[in-house]
Amino acid sequence: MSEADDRPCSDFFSLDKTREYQKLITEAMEEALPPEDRFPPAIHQAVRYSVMGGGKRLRPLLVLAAAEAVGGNPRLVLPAAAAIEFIHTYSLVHDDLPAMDNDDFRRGIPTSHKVFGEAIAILAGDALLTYAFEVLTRISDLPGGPPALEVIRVIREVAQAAGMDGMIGGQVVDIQSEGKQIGPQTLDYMHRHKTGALIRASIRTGAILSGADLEQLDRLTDYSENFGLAFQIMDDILDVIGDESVIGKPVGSDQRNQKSTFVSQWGIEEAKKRAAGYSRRAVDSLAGFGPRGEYLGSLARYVIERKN
Ligand code: GRG
Repeated sequence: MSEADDRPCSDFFSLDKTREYQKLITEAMEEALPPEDRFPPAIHQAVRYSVMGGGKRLRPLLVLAAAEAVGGNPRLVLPAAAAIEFIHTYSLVHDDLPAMDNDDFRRGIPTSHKVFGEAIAILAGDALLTYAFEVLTRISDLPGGPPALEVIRVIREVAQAAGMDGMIGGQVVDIQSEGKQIGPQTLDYMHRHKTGALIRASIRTGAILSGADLEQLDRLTDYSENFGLAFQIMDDILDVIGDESVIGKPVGSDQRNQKSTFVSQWGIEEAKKRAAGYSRRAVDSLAGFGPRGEYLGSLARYVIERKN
């Protein structure tokens, strides 16, 4: 039995493979970013502060795991993994701004606008979003890397996930729903777009760049949608019963901001049951990938046990 199989999933972050992949991802991001002392230093310092300021690196891990599931070389998708983490980091920096959630802490450290001021934090988010696409185009420079056509497909995929029909659409619905009771369909739209879209794009990106066929891509898309919902339900649960010192930011923010969540809709116990159901369905959609899909399987099991 492989390492991914026989360890409890709460150990996901101590798996040798997770450690190795996180190291590769950090190196890829480090290599991609301009040095901190490049002119004008304020922007490069702010960008590095948020990118290197912790985080689980879940989306880049999904990129690498999807590449592995379809028999690709995870090292050849590292620039895409780094680019997607840049986009995720931009979304966190902007989400924390006074005009959005107005949060003082993220990943256990003061938020970008608290350290660098609001203007630089806005620009750091903008810089990360645009730079991500520059980094994505570099994938076709890698010897033995994916062909340019696949890279263009992925650029479209990631742009859609980050844009108006993806993360931005979800965030708009989130903001406009504050203080209101929203129905299950609106809540579903909000989460599939705000959080789910980039998770889906991460998995599809790893798979497309590694030459997945249509059937593999369909199954992984199914995996990604179930994974995204399990992840978001757990996020809502952790905002109620999580440990602030583990999460790295204050809990209870959804209630304070009068947000509708899966927990406010179903209650904690039902939310936990549904998260477990989505995680199971994600694992089920890996049938047919054999041992290559085991790591994605352990990620889907981890997601409902996570504490941060
Ligand atoms: C474009 C401003 C803007 C927002 C888009 C994604 C998003 C909407 C906002 C991010 C804020 C947020 C707390 C979303 C809920 C789920 C989520 C993305 C949690 C954080 O992701 P993790 O747990 O974080 O992967 P780490 O720190 O581990 O990278």
